[in-house]
Amino acid sequence: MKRFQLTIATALSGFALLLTGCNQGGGTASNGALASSAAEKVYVAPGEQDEFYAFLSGGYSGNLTVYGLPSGRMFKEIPVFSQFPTSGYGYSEETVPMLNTSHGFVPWDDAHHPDISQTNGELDGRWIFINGNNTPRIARISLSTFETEEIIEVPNSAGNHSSSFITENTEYVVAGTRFSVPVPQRDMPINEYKGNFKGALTFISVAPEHGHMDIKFQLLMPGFNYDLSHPGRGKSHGWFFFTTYNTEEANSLMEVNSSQNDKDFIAAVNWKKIEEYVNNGGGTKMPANYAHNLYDEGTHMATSTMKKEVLTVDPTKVPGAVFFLPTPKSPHGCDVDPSGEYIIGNGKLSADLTVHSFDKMIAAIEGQKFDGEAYGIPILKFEDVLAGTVQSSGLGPLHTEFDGQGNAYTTFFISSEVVKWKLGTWEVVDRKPTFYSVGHLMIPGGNSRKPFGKYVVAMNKITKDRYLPTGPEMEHSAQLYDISGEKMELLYDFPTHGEPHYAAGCPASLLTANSKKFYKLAENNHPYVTKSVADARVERKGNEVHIYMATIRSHFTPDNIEGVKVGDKVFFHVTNHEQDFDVPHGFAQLGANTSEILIMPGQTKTIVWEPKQVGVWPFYCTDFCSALHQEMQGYVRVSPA
Ligand code: CUK
Ligand code: CUA
Repeated sequence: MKRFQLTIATALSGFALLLTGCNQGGGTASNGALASSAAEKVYVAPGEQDEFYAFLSGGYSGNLTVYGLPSGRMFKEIPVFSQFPTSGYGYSEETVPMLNTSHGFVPWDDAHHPDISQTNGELDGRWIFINGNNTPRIARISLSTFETEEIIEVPNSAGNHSSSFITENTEYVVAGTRFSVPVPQRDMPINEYKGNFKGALTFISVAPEHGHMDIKFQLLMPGFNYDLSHPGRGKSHGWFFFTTYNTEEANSLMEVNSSQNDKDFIAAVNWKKIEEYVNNGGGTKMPANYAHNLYDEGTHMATSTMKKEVLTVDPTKVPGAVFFLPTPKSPHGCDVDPSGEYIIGNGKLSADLTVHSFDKMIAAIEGQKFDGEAYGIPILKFEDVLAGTVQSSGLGPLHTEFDGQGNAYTTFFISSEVVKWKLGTWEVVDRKPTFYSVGHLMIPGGNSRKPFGKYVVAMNKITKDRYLPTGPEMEHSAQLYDISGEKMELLYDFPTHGEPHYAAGCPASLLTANSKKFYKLAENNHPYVTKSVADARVERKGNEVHIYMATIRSHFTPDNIEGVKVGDKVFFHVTNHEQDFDVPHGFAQLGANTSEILIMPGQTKTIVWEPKQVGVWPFYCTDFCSALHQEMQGYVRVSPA
């Protein structure tokens, strides 16, 4: 994405400006009548609630943000692949293991694609998954607690980009490698890439009871770049589709090298067939180091386990499992319509969209009509699988979503617009400019068999003049369109955090009933819990000092701590004894070089302090919790070693 953005965006930035100039009244809410009708549609009166949740990826912030639609109000930022001082995630002893990897503690990542769990192809609101690109990882977040519960590292992968999309019963969350790499990793000349590097497509099983992830198998594909993916659904359930680029296998992607081929491929993977193959003992176990980090709601603690082995599958050993569909001009997005029949490859270097037919693909496979092979994988004939072409006359198509009423909506990055077109007839029925240079778009449920086609959110890469200036760096900008009518109507702009690449949305009613209110103190199994205020105490073990601290409005117990020495390692294990919804306490210690912690009712959290200076050092509650919040304080006396 980056390379493309830099080269083409700069060359064509004039194009976007041109659009701004000629679109006054073309949907901007800047003129009177339009503004007031749009305002009514996004207005959520004080005390009222939004109709939809939207979960926007935070890109290079490593987080996931939660918004309401249509208001565009942000409700929460969920830390996933990052340290987050607001709650102490990634700082507290309980959560530090979440960010463990085979490369050590990696408290950052580039989070791209959230996807909500499904049952029978419909959103079920249990979990949301998101990928970390840079140090390849997949996270699972509970949609009851809105906390990150699990992170699994993906070995043999790099630039974990065609991730994290799920199959229609959440059997698997699937990850694809953007960069092919030596498998296993080894010291070798980079220019021996071609024919030697591999592209791992990883199928991670999700346990239906609790969502725990486990790598079932890795398909070791030819060394292309695997860009995006989508599961089949309905009739194509059991298949998964991945766009590729650089099928030339150039090790340096100067435009000249990697765009020689007129067509790259969509890889069609029959995962059911491969699942059967591995269930019957197929595949090769290969040494691989990767971390599996799991948060336990009972103990309120995460543990990190280093795994040592992964099951790999050579696609040529499973006949009928993998095929290549030629697709023009470096396709980026790979989207499957709600019926499962149409597979759309957004060729980012072309103006047209290629739509493949699942039925035609199956017929061609059954008729053994192949057009050669690549590394033993059959290539289907373009004409045999083509359902149609959308002649959009836009530039730089990236991503497509669906409204469930037979329409598709595609973003065009270069011509900066959303184009609405009809599935089956391929005719363009509407187009609206975006401000500016849209990447992904999202319709709640748009990635399932049952979209809720009332709104589309466009996530724009460039903000320019949409908000009051904040210096050279602006937040990205999202735009909300009403799509309930024949023509799209731009309703609203709202800023986003980090760089959203994709979002997932669902009706609010799907989540509100199961949203957790508080953790029961009686069920708190943290090893350092203080079950009653009378239990609060200080214990020394060698140079470790464990403070079992209880907190309830408006005291810390204990609040005067003596006997600590320079060179000690002091653990504050703070348990919040409140059992009222929404009454957190915070805790911060002067001199501790970590963050504060925010402890929710019923929870225990721990921070560590290694005092370096003699003195009497205060601590206090960081979250305004009652009229006596300022009275929530205490001292630690630190004596010479
Ligand atoms: S990518 Cu960012 S605009 Cu990671 Cu989904 Cu296409
Ligand atoms: Cu407890 Cu402020």
